[in-house]
Amino acid sequence: MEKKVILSGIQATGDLHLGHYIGVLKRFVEMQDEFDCYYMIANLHALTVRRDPKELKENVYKLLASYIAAGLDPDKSTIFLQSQVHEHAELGWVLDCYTYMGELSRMTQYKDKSAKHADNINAGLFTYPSLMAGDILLYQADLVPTGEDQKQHVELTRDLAERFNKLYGETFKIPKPFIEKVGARVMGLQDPTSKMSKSSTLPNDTILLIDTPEEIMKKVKKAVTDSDGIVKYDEENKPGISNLMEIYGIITSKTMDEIENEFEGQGYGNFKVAVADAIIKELEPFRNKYNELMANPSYLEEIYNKGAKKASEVASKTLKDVYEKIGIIR
Ligand code: AQP
Repeated sequence: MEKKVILSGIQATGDLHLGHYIGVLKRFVEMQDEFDCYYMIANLHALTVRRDPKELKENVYKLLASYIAAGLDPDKSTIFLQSQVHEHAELGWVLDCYTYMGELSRMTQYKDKSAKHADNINAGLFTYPSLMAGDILLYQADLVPTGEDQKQHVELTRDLAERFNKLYGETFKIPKPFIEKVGARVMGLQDPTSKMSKSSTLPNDTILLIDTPEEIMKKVKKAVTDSDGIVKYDEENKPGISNLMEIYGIITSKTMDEIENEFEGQGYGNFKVAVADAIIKELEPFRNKYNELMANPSYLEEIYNKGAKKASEVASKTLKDVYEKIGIIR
């Protein structure tokens, strides 16, 4: 039986954090054996916010090193750079022409990001979901593993694929979002009502995967909780503790009930140290491997060049079919 196809990616916009690791990276690794996986380094998407060109290039290496350090195997998965497969930009443009302004203006991420970057609400920020739809549809993906915040974009992708198929006949497979119940939205440590994010301006809000053990311990100890001193899962009334419980639960494979029993009657001090220790232990091999890989850029280049070749073979077939159907001569 043919393996199902997975496509996902992360924007090349800086150091990854625990939200990326728990929300998607760990899952990417788990899926490698069972699925035909395409994991993209989304550097074209990164342009929606003004970036330093040198940093944008460096971020590609950082992200690729993070993929490999987390356990992605370039011999099992196709790991590639979005900008090296020109079909992404081309299909993105085609899909722009099949996406309605009303659909794009309903996207929560667009609303959030345009509020955050009020001085640069560019057209790319608005049409980002059409480019993302192209990323997914080029590979005829069955499943798209993402965090909760990307669900709306995958749903739009489904609508676009259905719309296109209806107009021109079967062209795209209709993908499904693949979102875990726990860990799909890791929250900030200082503001547990907002997702942990690279661009958080609150100090100690975000745990980076390359943070030292001391930094991780400090950040977790400072995490905002509440004053009732009971380790109990209650997202609505105890968002800080519930977030730490989810993080701890995913890393140690313990259920929320088990964690409640483990820390019953102990207050938050012991619990926070246990959470920090678990994160430190989980990330130690990652950090060592990451540093090793970052010292070997030519190995990383080899990986992305090989990935681009494989990705292009699939992407070019889909785009050829699309162009033929809509009457574009190449
Ligand atoms: N906090 C999170 N919890 C769970 N999943 C998360 N993801 C991101 N943050 C969390 C998931 O990671 C994938 C890649 O996301 P991206 O490339 O779109 O990065 P992002 O969401 O832009 O990351 P940030 O940190 O939120 O960046 P800024 O601050 O620049 O907006 C996606 O599947 C996402 O769901």
